[in-house]
Amino acid sequence: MENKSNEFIALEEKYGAHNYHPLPVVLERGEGVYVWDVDGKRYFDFLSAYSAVNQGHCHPKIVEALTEQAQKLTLTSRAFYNNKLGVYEKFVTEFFGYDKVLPMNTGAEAVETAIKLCRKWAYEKKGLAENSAKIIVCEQNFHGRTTTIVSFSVDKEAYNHYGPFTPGFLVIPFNDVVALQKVLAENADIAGFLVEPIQGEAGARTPDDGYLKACYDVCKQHNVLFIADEVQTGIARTGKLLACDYDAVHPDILILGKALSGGLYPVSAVLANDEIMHVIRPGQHGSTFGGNPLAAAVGIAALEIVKQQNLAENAFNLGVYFRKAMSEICENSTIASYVRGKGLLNALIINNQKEKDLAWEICLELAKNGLLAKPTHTNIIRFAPPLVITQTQLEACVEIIRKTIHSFE
Ligand code: IF1
Repeated sequence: MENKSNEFIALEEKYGAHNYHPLPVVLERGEGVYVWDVDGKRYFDFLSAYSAVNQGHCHPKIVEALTEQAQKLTLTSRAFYNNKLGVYEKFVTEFFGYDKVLPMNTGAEAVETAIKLCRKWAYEKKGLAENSAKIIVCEQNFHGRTTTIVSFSVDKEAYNHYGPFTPGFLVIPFNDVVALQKVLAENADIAGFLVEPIQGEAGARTPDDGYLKACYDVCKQHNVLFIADEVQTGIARTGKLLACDYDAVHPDILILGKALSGGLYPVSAVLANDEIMHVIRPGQHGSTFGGNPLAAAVGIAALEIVKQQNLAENAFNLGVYFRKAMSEICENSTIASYVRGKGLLNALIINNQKEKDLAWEICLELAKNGLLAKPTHTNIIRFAPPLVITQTQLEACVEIIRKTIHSFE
């Protein structure tokens, strides 16, 4: 069969902005843990659209919810009520244990919403002077790509030539509660601490056990909001419903996205209790698509699957097996250094001293061998399959990874 991929790649090259450098694979179908390219080749998807497809590609129950609602009512704006939003809001707030939810669409929109909510709470409840509120973030953070969010990025590729930047953010090292204590002791105008429980884009950087709890406690001592960005780590990805669950931390503000819809529709959410959420009153925040009936129907279906198919338990157990298997590969490799992560959010660190683009070359070879993964930060390969993967499928993937790594030794 002729290679049809090149035609589609040429179209994107000619007519699309060049804001990505994709692997040369053109996909046309997805089902469960598999995707197929236009030439009919099947792959294991080990990226899951950056953990948006935890429930597996085109999950039939979410497809059914989407198509059924799509034939009734998709969008009314929030100028009117609809018969799906309240039902979803009750479902999702009870699912995660909060009084209220503010529904948005993308992860970055939810992060921006959380920043506005935190600042408004600081002025109206904590009593900070107008425009003085600071939010603490961590080095190597990734929270999205709006101009305010890249204002507190430390990755030059993310912020360069996008100034002037939004003020009001302080950057501290990740996994360092002493650094947080110091900033809180030295600054009275702190409104919140925004953190990824595991830093995804940084390559599944996993903090010490107890780090999140220690940060939460320090925030409480200083009347500062603990804001967890679980856009990538949430929805069972790390082996618990939320990565914060490992430390039994209940964030003051919880940010969700990606797999909140199983990858079938942009659905994000900000959850908080009334004393925080009530600072936003009618006309003070919103979006055209936020909380639309289609998103509500998809969100309920996507979350029901998380419980019905025990995705967190599966991710936890298979994650233990996967990291053990990866560690064995590293023990017998000069190029695979070590693996880190929790549940099925893992990353393999590659020793690319001999060849800078080694991780990219490995991913190209993995694709040839039927597994899709992509590097982050040149020498880290992120491995994050859909959480519906079985032990047998994962064993097959480990063999593909083992064979591929070995071919570079
Ligand atoms: C890209 C990264 C991952 C996120 C966290 C908020 C957002 C994201 C923790 C914003 C989004 C995506 C964005 C996508 C690639 C991917 C990514 F490599 F960029 F950093 F996953 F690690 N908080 N992450 O991970 O959500 O607005 O995208 O819905 O920009 O290339 P979004």
